[in-house]
Amino acid sequence: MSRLIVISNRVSAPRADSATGAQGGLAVALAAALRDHKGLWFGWSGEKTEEFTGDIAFHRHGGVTSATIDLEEQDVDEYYNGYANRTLWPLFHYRIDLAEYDRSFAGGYERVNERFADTVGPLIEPDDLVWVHDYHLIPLGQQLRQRGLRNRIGFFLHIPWPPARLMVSLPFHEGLVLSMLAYDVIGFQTEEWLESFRHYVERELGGHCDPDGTIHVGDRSVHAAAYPIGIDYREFETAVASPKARKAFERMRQSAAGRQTIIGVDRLDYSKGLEERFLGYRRFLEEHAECRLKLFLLQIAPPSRGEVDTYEVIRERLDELSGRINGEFAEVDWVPLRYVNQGYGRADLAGFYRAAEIALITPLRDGMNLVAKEYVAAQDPKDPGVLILSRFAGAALQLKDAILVNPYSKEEISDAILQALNMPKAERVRRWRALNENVRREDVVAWRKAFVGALEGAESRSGG
Ligand code: GDG
Repeated sequence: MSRLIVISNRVSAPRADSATGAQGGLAVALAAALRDHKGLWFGWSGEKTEEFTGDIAFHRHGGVTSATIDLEEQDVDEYYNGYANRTLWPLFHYRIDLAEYDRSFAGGYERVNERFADTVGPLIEPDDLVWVHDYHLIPLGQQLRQRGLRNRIGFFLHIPWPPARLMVSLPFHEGLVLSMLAYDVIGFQTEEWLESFRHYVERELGGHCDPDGTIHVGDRSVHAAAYPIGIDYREFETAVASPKARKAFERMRQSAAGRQTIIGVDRLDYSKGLEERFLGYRRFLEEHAECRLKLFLLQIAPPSRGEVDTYEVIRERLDELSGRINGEFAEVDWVPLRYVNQGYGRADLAGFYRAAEIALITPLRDGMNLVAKEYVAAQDPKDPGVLILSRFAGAALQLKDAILVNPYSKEEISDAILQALNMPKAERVRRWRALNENVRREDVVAWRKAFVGALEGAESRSGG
C-alpha cells in the first residue's frame, strides 16, 4: 500500500483521549487513514518565528507521524490572516463585500505555499499518495510539480466554491484556478460547488467537462467530483455514551428546569449566520409570547480568527444583540438566550446535543457543516430532537428530512421553531431515522475511502 502524505494548514496530532477530548472528528479520521497507510501529516505548527528556517519538527503519537514547520510573523499576517482568511474565505462564502484584495496578501500566500513545497517535497517518496487540504494551499500541487514531483496528488476543498460571476472578482483568479490543474483529483463537498467550479472552467478557461467528471483545459486533465464529508460516527457514538457526556447531559437538563433547549454550536464566524439566527429567534419570541417561558436558546460560539478585524466586528455585534434580546424579554426567572463564548470538549458537546430538543443551525453559506451531523448522531433514538438546518449548508443536500430554512428570513426561522416545538413524536422519530441513516452511512471513513480510492485510481503523471 502506498504511504499517504496529508498536507493541511494546521496539523491535529491525534491524542489518546480522542473520543472524549477536544479534538475534531476530522483529525481522528485522517489519523486513522494515516495509520492504515503508514503516512505523514504535514503542516504549520501554529508558532511564529523571527525568521523562516524550514526546520521540521517530527512527532509521533498513536501510530501517526506529524511534521510541522514554524512560519514568520509576516507569513502569518499575509498568508493566514491575509489571503486565506481576508480574501479567499469571504469570497468563497459569497461575501465579496468583506473580501480584501491586497497584493501583499497574494505575495505572502504564494511565498508560504512555496515554503510548504520546499520543506515537504523532500519528505515525499516516489510512490506516496499526496492529499492537500483546503483553501490555504490551493497552489501547493503546482508548486510540488514544479519541483519535479510526479506522484498522484489530490486536493480537497472544505469550503464552498463560489459561482463564476463572483470568482472573477478575485484579481488573478485564472492563475489560481489554473494551478489546480496540477492535481490528479479535486474534491468538493457537494455537487453544487462542483457545478460552480465546472462552470468557471468552461466559461473562464475555455475548458470542457466530461460526464465522468474529467475536466480538460488545454492538454491538462483532472478528475473533479463531490465527496461529501461526514463525521466519525463510531467515535461520536462512543463520546455520547461516555460518563463525561452523560454528566454534561444531566447538567443541561437540570439547568433547563423543564424548558425546551434549542442549541446552536458554531465557530464565531460571519458565515454561520449567527446574527440572522438571533433575529429569527427574537421574531419567534415576539410573535409567540405564549411560548416564551417554555424554551431558551443556548448558543455556543467559541471565538476564532481573532486577529482578523471582521471577526472582532461580528463579535461586538453579537454581544450587543444578545444583550438587547435578553434585556427585552428576560424575566426574573428566565433568560431567553444563553450566549456562550467558550469551547467545550467533544464529550461535553455530545451531552449538550442530546439534551437539546431542537438544533438551530443556520449558516448563510457552509461547505458542509458537521455540527448538524453531530446533533443527529447524538440523539436518543426513542425520543429524538428536531434539526432545523439552513438550506445553504452543504449538509442540506444530504439531510433532507431536517426542517430546511432560508437563514436570511426571520419569519422562516420563527415558523421553523414553532413547527419543531409542536412536532409530534412519531414525526420526530420518522425524520430522525432518515437523517441518522444518512449520517451513519456517509461518515468520514466512507469519505476518505472514496477520496483516497479515487486518488489511487488516478494514473501517475509526468511533472510539469
Ligand atoms: C469547515 C467548513 C466543513 C465547534 N465548537 C466546538 C467544537 N466544534 C467542532 C464541531 C465540529 C467542528 O468544530 C465545526 O465543524 P463545521 O463543519 O461545523 O464548521 P467549520 O469549522 O467552519 O469547518 C465546514 C468542515 O470544514 C469540514 O470539512 O463541514 O463547512 O467551514 O466538529 O463539533 N468542538 C469542540 N468544542 C467546541 O466548543 N470540541
